[in-house]
Amino acid sequence: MDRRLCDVSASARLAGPDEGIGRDELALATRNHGLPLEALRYDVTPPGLHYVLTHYDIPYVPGDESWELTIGGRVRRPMSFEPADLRAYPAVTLRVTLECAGNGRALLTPRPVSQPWLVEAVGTAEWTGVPLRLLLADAGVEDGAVDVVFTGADHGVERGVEQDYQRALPVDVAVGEESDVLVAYGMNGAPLPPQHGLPLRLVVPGWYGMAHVKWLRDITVTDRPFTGFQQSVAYRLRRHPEEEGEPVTRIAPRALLVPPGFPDFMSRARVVRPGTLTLEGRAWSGRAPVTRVEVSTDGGLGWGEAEVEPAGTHRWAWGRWRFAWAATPGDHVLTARATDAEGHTQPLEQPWNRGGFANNLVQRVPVVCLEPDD
Ligand SMILES: Nc1nc2c(c(=O)[nH]1)N[C@H]1C(S)=C(S)[C@@H](COP(=O)(O)O)O[C@H]1N2
Ligand SMILES: [Mo]
Repeated sequence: MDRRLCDVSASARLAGPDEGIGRDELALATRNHGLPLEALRYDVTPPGLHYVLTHYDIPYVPGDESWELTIGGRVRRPMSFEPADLRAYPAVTLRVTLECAGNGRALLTPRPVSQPWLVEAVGTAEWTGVPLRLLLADAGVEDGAVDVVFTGADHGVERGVEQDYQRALPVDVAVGEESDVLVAYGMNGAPLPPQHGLPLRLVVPGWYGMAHVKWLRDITVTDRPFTGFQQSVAYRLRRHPEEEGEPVTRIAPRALLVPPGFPDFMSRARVVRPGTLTLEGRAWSGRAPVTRVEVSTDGGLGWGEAEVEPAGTHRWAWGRWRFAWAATPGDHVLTARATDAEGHTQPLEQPWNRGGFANNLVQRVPVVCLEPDD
């Protein structure tokens, strides 16, 4: 499947010291959009406001009658489904916060040249589908299975390699007792929109976006580790191009603020009036529930405890937090930091790697507080 069109570098390019966002990054930024941060107010992101990231083209799927999902490789009974066949299985709906592994990338120094996310590559949806472990139980996974490889219908070239979009999960993540992985056909009670994977996609709760293969057309069980481009070349944490690197897997904790007050059109800087404001936001982690959010209103010198809404039944979705702030006239920098039940937290200095992956540097929100009579 992989075809090399030229030499492949293990890493993307880094921007030069004073290099601005280029046309190539702008072209990606106009196709792939983020969550407008004011939409953090919704528990479930309204249609069209969820972030979108697509490496190649969105496949044209006028109707799903001609779609076929195949299951093969190291299984006793290879299978093939039309999307409608999946409705014979019990339907499961899960509320899941999805975040791109490259979220925050454009804030890094030096900047990895790719989709230039600030911090808005996130969204929460209710995904409906069939638990993957039920499909694979029917297919009968053979002993010695190592990985499960998922192939999308989209096709392109990346750093010289022609490929279908493909990612794998270790077999225990795909079919383990605890596995919540879904083959989803619905989003927020409706069929998947084209940009989110119509007619079928994988949903891997707690994992960064790259694992959630859209336009899913094949599932293959393998007896050796999958080494496709998106597994072995991309989506690895490397500081130097020659390193093998660690794979990108689960979502690191992050807190974001609902932007307070109102924005300046060009700079997007926030403007508030003096007095007590309730700052609010969302926090999530794909490793363990968020147990603590701290807020700083002086750029990280002093911290206070935010009130964190208990995780409740939606284990894989973001939670809400609140913090009272007595705003005084002048310039301020607001910051929030999430910590999860396993003690993972957010760094105050950038955690840099060449892809800008899984970087959960705290958000900094500059705010101008007006004089009382302004
Ligand atoms: N087939 C396919 N699946 C894909 C991708 C893709 O380019 N092709 N992009 C991945 C990445 S990097 C992310 S972050 C998520 C984004 O999902 P969304 O667009 O539904 O928010 O889809 C993942 N699944
Ligand atoms: Mo992504």
